[in-house]
This record gives sequence, structure tokens and C-alpha cells, in this order.
Amino acid sequence: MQKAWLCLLRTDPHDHKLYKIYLEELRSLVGAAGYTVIGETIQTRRKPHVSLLFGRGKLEELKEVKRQNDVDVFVFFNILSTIQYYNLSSILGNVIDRYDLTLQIFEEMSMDRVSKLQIELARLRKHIPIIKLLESIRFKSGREHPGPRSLGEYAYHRKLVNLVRRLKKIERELQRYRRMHSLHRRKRRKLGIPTVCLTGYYNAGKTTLFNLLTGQEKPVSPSPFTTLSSKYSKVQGLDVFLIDTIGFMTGLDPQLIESFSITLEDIKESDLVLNVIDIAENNIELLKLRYREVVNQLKRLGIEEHRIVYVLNKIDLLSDIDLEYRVKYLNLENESYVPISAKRGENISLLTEAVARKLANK
Ligand SMILES: Nc1nc2c(ncn2[C@@H]2O[C@H](COP(=O)(O)OP(=O)(O)OP(=O)(O)O)[C@@H](O)[C@H]2O)c(=O)[nH]1
Ligand SMILES: [Mg+2]
Repeated sequence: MQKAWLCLLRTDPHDHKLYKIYLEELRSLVGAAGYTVIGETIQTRRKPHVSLLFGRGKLEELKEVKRQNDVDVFVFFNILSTIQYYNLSSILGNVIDRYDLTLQIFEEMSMDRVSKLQIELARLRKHIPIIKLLESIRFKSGREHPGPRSLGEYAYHRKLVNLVRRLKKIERELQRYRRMHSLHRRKRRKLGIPTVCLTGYYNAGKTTLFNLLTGQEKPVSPSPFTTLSSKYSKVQGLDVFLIDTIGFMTGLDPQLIESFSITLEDIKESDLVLNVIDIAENNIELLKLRYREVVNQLKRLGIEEHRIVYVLNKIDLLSDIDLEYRVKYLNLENESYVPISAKRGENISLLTEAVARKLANK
């Protein structure tokens, strides 16, 4: 297994909790991507170094870490700018940030054409600026010497042109898929069948619930992002169309989210959104952080509160008292929520009743 070293820059010196949760999240993602975590470096600095993220002293420490521990990859929690990425890679070798890590996991999980295209688009959007930077550095250093530009520079330029061409091609293909998608959506609307969408953090149990309600057998697993592209099916015994979607994640780069716009349109266009929450998450602060992340993303997508039902999943792992405590902790007492166990099929009729009621009141 490849050895990974985690790096995180903490910009708020008063934050004594949140950064630990971020690290825990990063650790589980790094594990899911198939690396073994062998250590971590955290630096507190109010302002990130513009071109290095960490301070120079800390980077010297990291160089030493690499030498002593044979690190295969440095994984940064912070999203790196093009120049930071370029400099850190030159100093430390293989460097990735949370964005790259997420893409790596997505790639592992992607089965269908739309997901693959969306991932490639996200990758190109990130890498084209880096190649551009490399090219401009080479060009500048080339200008210092008389004579024609070297073959190396030419190759870089060609590469860039090809990548931009590929990016445009993917954007066009995804645009075609998007049009096809909205056509399907309009057809469903004409039939008068309401659409209900399952959203939530990765691993919340969305697909387990989807399978239970529709009789499908879509893949379910404890690894993050098992579902990448939306799945669609009629609910058994209810005149409702159900959509299963990609899971959310803390601090996902907007560019990455933008690349998955087809999926996001499914959420936006739904009559009702089921916000599936793993209410049994061991770390109660992580539970809150994840809950807030999804709530914020839904707000950003313009989903109004009256269109949301909170589905508190995995109650088979909790006592009634614990469940009650957590409902209060998340301030959900006055919201419309249903505690269920998708795995055991507990309270499913309560959920379908709540869905039918909400749809009738629309
Ligand atoms: N104990 C328990 N485990 C559950 C329940 N629902 C789902 N799980 C487990 O939680 C894990 C994640 O389930 P999924 O249905 O794949 O979750 P998801 O939200 O679709 O995850 P992504 O597709 O990765 O976003 C699996 O190991 C399921 O078996 C439940 O009600 N109780
Ligand atoms: Mg899923």
C-alpha cells in the first residue's frame, strides 16, 4: 500500500475542535482511496503562504519527513492554488489536495459514461491552469536565451491545446446529456408523477433506502461515494418517482460541484427532497458538521424548507434516549423528520405517509 502523509493548515488559532474533525474526515477519505496514513503535519498560520501554503520552516520539516519515511504522497486538506500546487510538487514530489483525492475516489467508483465524463471535466478544469503555468514559466526562461523555443516548450503548448480541445468536447457531450435529462424530466412532469429526491452526506444510507422503496438492487457499501450518477425508479405502491443522488462532502470545491451539475439539477427540480442523515454517527460533532454541510448545500441549490423531509437513518444503532438527544442537538424538533432504519425496514410506512402528506400539501 502507498504511504500517505497528511498536511493541514489551520488558519484559525482559536479552532481547537473543527480542524480535528476535518483531519478525521481526511483520514477516512485517504483510507478509502487506498493509502495508508503514516503521519500528519499541522501548521497554524493566520494567512496561508501565497505560493507555498505552509511557511518555509515547515516545508523544510516536510522535506525531512519525506527523506526519513519514504512518503509516497503528501495529501493536503487545504485546496491548493495552481502556484502552490506547482511549488509543493517541485519540493515534495507527489502532492495532492482534497480535491484530487475526491476525484481519485470518484474514479474508482465510476461505472457509467456520464460519471466518467463529469470526473474528467473536473480534472481538466483543475489541470489546465497548472499546465498553463508550467508553459509560461518555460516560455519566460526560454526568452532569456537567444534562439528558437525548445521542442519541450512546443510539446507543452501542443499538450495544452489538446487538453482544451478535449475539455470543450466533454462540455458539449455533457450538454447533450443535460438536454436529454431535462426532456425526461418534462415528460415525467406531463404525466403528473411527482419526483422525490434522496440527498445527504455520503454513506448516510440513501441507496439502501432507494433499494428498499423501489425494489432495485443498486450497489451499497460503507465506502464513500458508492453512488456517483443519479439512479431513477418508481416507488413500489406509491405514485412517486424516486431519484438517488451522489453524496455531499464537507468543503467540496465549487468547481467539482459544478462538474456534477446534471446530478444537482435532479435535486433542484424535485418536488420533495429527503435529506437522509446517518443519525447514529459515533462522533456527534462530525454529525453536526455533516448535517450543516448538507443543509447549506441544499440552501445554495435553492431548496426551500417546506420541500425537505429529514430522514434520520440507522436508528437500529441507537437507543430511544440517544435518538431524542440527537434530534435536539441538531435542532430538528420543529422540522418534519422521520426516524427510520433503511437496513431493517423500520418505520418505512411512517416515511411513505410523510412523503404522501407533504406532496398533497404542495
Ligand atoms: N446499521 C445500519 N446500517 C445502514 C443503514 N442504512 C444503510 N446502512 C449501511 O450504511 C452504509 C452506506 O449505505 P449506502 O446505502 O451505500 O449509503 P449512501 O448514502 O448511498 O452512500 P454513497 O452512495 O456513498 O453516498 C452501508 O454499509 C449500509 O449497509 C441502517 O439503517 N442501519
Ligand atoms: Mg449511494
